[in-house]
Amino acid sequence: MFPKDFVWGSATASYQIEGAVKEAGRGMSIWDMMCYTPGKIANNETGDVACDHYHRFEADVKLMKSLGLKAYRFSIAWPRIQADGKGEVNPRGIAFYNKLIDCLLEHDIEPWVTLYHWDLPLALQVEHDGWLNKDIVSYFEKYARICFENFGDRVKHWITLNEPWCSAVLGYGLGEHAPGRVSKVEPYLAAHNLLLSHARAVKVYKTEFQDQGGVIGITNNCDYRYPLTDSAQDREAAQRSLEFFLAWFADPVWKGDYPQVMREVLGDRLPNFTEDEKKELVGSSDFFGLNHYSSMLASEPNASQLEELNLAGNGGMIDDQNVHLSVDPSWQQTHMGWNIVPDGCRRLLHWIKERYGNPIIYITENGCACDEPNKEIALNDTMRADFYKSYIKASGQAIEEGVDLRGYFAWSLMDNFEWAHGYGQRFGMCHVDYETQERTPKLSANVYSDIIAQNGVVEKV
Ligand code: GBH
Repeated sequence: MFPKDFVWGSATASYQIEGAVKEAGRGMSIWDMMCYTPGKIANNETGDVACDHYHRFEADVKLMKSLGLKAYRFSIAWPRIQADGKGEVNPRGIAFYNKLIDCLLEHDIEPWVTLYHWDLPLALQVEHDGWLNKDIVSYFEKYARICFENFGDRVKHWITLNEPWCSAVLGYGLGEHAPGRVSKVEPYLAAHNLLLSHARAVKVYKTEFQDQGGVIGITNNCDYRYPLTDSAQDREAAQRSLEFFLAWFADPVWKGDYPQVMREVLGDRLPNFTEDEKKELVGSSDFFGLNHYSSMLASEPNASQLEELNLAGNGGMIDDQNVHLSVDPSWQQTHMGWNIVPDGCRRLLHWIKERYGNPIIYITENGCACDEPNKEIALNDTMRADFYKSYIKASGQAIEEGVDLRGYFAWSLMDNFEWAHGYGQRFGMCHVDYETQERTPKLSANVYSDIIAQNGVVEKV
């Protein structure tokens, strides 16, 4: 069912686990700023200490080894490499990631490295408007080059950006993520510069570091949308919703431009690519990185639903699409309120296969938060164990049906700082006691470990 060399891994991100935010020359990021702004994060929690992974990475790698992980996806904190995002290289930042990478390789765990998982150097936001300013493209290019130069002899799998949809929509549209801006225009601008930055980093890798022999791509997030009914209108609504969600970022990379429907609806709010930029974008991903968590029902809004959309004050990101979203009452939900629908994962994989010509796909994140008020309950996380089993089973079915899926990374190795939700939402397969920093594998970690050992054979769901 799963190919022999299928990549089984888990994923984390720098700001969510590292802590040590003021150590070894690290500069401030937009997420430090967000967390220090009262009222932005649940309980005003911060990533100041998080899982203290910066000091505990060796034990964490041993933990990964004990679970049998073949690969580990982590991100590099840009402000550790360049404190202000554009100046001097910080040798102590380089040293930290060198040690982490070497430790992984010593344990036969393949490093999958994300260059940007949301911790933008604060100076780039304050002095240059962050992702809103095209200057970011050349800053990101330089940062990426530093990473390839220093780590590319050992890192063979690169991901430029994690979920640019979140950076653009949650960061510049809805104000839920750093830098906390609310706008109907800025998300499209930020997305544009994120895409151009991705393409530029890939160009650098392909032209200057080809002899390193690695691959590079982008990771997008998408949750599936089922049509509420079989009517043509609802089917179009579901399709439109997926295009505004995933094709917004994937079409430029696979086809060279934004989806037509976005052009029609957004007019001038959607920036244009020059012919040269289109050329740089097309084919700029060796694989299709997908983060997937959930599904919803989509339908053509009726008059009162339309009014609701317009009144929602949601930065215009959802009313632009003119889609009403709802939930099937039979669906079980996670602690985040996200629906558990493994078949949606299978369908989304097919949607990607059809639209983008059967690309190599990696699921670079999939997982769930459970209600875990204490350690005892956390360790018996049957819901998460079932979640992994059912999504892995659905992924295996997609492979049998012809989808070229080559790997799966569970989010996350351990409980960590869940952005605006702080520490209240636990996604880990290992429990973290934030008082003692002790890690304990939950039931789901053992289940995942067994699945890996049997290369994807899921016992029973
Ligand atoms: C990821 O983002 C992040 O990469 C990671 O850092 C984070 O910790 C992890 O997920 C968990 O949150 O009901 O169908 O509308 C997740 C992006 C976008 C996924 C919104 C769920 C809503 C589900 N999320 N989506 S739906």
